[in-house]
Amino acid sequence: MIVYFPPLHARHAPPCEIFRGERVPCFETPERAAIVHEALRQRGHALREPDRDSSPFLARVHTPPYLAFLETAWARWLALDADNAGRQPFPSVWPVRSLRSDVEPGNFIAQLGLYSFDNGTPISAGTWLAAKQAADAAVSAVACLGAGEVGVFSAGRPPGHHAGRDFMGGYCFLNHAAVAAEALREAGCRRVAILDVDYHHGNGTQSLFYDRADVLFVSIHGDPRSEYPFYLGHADETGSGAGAGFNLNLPLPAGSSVADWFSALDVALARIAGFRPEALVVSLGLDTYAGDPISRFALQAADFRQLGRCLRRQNLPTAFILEGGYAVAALGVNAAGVLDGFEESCPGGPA
Ligand code: OKP
Ligand code: ZN
Repeated sequence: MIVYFPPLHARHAPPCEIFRGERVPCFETPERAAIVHEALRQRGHALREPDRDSSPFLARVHTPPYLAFLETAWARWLALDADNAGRQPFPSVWPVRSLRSDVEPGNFIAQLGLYSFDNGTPISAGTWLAAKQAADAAVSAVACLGAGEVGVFSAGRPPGHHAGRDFMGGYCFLNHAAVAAEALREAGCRRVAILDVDYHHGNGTQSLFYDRADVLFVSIHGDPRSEYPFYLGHADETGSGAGAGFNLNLPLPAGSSVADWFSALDVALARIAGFRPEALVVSLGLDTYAGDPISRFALQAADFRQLGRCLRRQNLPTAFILEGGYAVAALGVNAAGVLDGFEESCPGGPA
């Protein structure tokens, strides 16, 4: 399979995040991508650097002030204090409910609160470069589908599915799956389905397409009553306006079995087939793995291969976009498993 690997991912390397009130090393690290790339390279997949500019699609997905904030954030942080190079900017105030989010404050930390929904999305010097090149990889991948490839993988980081029109969160800054969907629409696909299999609900992606009937969003994830991102991802969120009926959430309790997960996948794939999409974007989180340190599903390596087979049987041009997955040592095998399962299966064939 053609794999787009954006080398600038390594420039996004914040040292720590806050977890249970303590400073801990980031879960979302450059090693994650490195191990995926190495595993895919060893198996003979064709690794390429991004060859498209995502800017026109980023402008459709995100607001101009948010993009401007992200692109200049690190320089503005440094401008506050020369010693900030060794520190992490950290939001401290958020405009919830009765507070106004329609006036951008001049204060940098206040802007950080305006443009984020959690305190777990650290920015480092190369964050913009990394996120932008991951978006470029997503657009490059989609271009391959237009050129006749059946499956293609965009293996960038940081992930993207929690990022919304004007906010970051959950380690995500730019929504690469949404960018891929927009690029597919632009390329002439009338209906695009997004299947999000990350353990965490893709709140950003859902919110971006919630009122649209041309992009179906389907997600299988840990129930937000107990799992991050907590405030979106319930089963009763089915879309609004023209998008009514074009959003499907399949939350499962933390600790659900592999059998229950694949039953939810059946439901997801049936809905997608009923939508008759012309292309499929898969937000491929690998944190459904049993060994994931921050998630509570139970998939094993062989199950990722099975996921790949199930997806190939949909007979759709499919763009895989890497999202989460924090059991670093297993990420390569699990990512490769999805691609291998996809390539060894046949459209419409047996599982
Ligand atoms: C991103 B993706 C808080 C730790 C919790 C949230 C998890 C983000 C998951 N400091 N972080 O969907 O894999
Ligand atoms: Zn996740």
